[in-house]
Amino acid sequence: MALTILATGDIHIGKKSSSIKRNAEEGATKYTWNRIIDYAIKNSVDVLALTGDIVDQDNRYFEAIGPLQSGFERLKQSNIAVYMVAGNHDFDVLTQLVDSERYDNVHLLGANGIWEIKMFSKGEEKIQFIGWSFPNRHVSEDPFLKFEMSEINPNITTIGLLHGDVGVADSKYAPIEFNNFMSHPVQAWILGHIHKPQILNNSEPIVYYPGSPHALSAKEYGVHGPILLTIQSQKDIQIEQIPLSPIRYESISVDITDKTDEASVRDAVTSQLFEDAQSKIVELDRVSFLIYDIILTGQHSRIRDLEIWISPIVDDYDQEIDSTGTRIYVRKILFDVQAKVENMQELAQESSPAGVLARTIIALQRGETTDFADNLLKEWKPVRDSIRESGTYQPLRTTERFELEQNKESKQYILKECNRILTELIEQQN
Ligand SMILES: [Mn+2]
Repeated sequence: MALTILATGDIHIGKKSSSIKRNAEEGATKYTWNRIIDYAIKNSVDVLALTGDIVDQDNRYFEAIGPLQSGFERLKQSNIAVYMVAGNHDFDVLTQLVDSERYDNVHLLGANGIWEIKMFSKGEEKIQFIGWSFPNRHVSEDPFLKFEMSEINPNITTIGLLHGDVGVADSKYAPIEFNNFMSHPVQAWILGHIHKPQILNNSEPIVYYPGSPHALSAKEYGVHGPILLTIQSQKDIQIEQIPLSPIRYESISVDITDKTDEASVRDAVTSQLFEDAQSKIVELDRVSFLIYDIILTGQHSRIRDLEIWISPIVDDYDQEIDSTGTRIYVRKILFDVQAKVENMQELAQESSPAGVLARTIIALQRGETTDFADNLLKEWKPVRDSIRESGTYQPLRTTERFELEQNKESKQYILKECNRILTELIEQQN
């Protein structure tokens, strides 16, 4: 008989998904926690494995204690064991919330940053869980430097649970060098910290970030949910993702070249939205809110009007897909639209304001720059820095790479504005 493990991490109980307009219960991550418990019980899994950041922060104690304890209680009634490690968000609170006397089915591994092994058995079958928990909010050392696990029985299936940042050597959240996964008798490493699901290694050993089971922000696009491991033997472990997130984020590009009036722009956007949602319909069973970013592309001669025509979609659009219970919203419109100008090269020779804009557009598109763009960037930098130092953006990031990213972002913004203003100038002249 196979053993089954439902595995997930980064639930962040206490948090809500961004950009949910209605105050819907599905927006809160505890909703998905309850779904995970329901799924585990209904499908009689043997173990629920949790890879840290189950609770958003230690100040979420009161918010987390109810859902967590009732979940543990229900799992106990159904004879389902829980094995887990703590992450950087719940290094403190998870140990407080796990009352081992009340829930003898719940096991925290590797408290205080000391690797630990625990055996799960069901009849004749056994699994070893090994794991390491965050001892503090920040850990700048690879947890494998302190790995000592002489007790691993190489003849028993071994599952590793770990929270950390694979391949990011200067991370403050447990930097892990990938090769470390290869040198131990472990068949599957299930990881936490990264919210986007990622398979780092397919087999021998499996190395897998299940990602957050509940999509929290637009960066976490695509299907989200826990993973189900079916263990036939040490050599035969199947993994499948179970889409349980009630929220899904997506983005689409819509080319608005030739859509010259309001009606045709609206129609292009709404019909493509609906088409894209339709194409995903088999994956939307448990999705209540499908939230889009729309990127407008192409060339247009009235970019300012375009913005006026399409912006209300963010507040007003609320469409159900064919009475499936899934609603489509739009979170944001992004403009990647070029000014439609017949004689851009000629215009760029002029000394007029339109000429300056045309020259700057051509230069920025080529990855070059002009005095006009450079002066804007120069004036911009102190404003940007003061915003960053105002405390909203903590912790401060001042690395060179970050500066470069910021510069690139600023240039993209200047390019976008030059395109918009150029079409306005030309419109006025006509
Ligand atoms: Mn984390």
